[in-house]
Amino acid sequence: PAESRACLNAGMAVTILKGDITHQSADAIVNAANSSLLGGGGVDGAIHRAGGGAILAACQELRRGRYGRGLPTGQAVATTAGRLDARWVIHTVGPVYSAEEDRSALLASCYRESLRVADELGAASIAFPAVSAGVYGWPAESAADIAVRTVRATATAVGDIRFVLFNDEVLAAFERAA
Ligand code: AR6
Repeated sequence: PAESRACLNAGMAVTILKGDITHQSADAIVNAANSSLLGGGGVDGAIHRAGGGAILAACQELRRGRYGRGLPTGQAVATTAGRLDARWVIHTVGPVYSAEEDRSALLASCYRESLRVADELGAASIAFPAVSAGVYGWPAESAADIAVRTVRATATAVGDIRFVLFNDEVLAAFERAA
């Protein structure tokens, strides 16, 4: 896959890659989930398919416990990564894009909260998809800008941060943003 080293500051390396996030080997893989945590299409469907039933079982457990009403938009929570080559999946819920209302703070929160959870777990590496840039309709340029700006501005011990982009349009937007 195409790769470009985008940023290297204070021990944090931010890498932009093209590919399928389920093929990444990283401590944590981030899922662009929905509030139900019970799966869906896009990257969510791919992660559940590749990771196997252990991820869904852990999500169902969260729904029976702490997240009985679902995971709120902008928050993040970790589960097992099942069969994926990762230790954890960090599920986050991006906002649905709106042209009328600025929901950028919620999208930024997804990246910040995912890194906070990763720090709690002691993850050294994390792979992010382009949260909200698919089914949720966020324009690629803006999604990329918010993603790159937010991780760079977040204090974290996660040294290896990757954005794994599935299509050329989103990949190009992230490369420009970086
Ligand atoms: N690896 C990396 N990126 C991927 C992959 C993959 N295997 N598959 C898709 N993408 P989306 P959202 C890209 O729709 O917009 C689900 O149904 C995709 O091309 O997965 O946050 C959830 O359950 C796009 O650039 O997530 C929610 O209901 C990016 O991942 C809803 O979709 C995000 O697209 C969430 O929508």
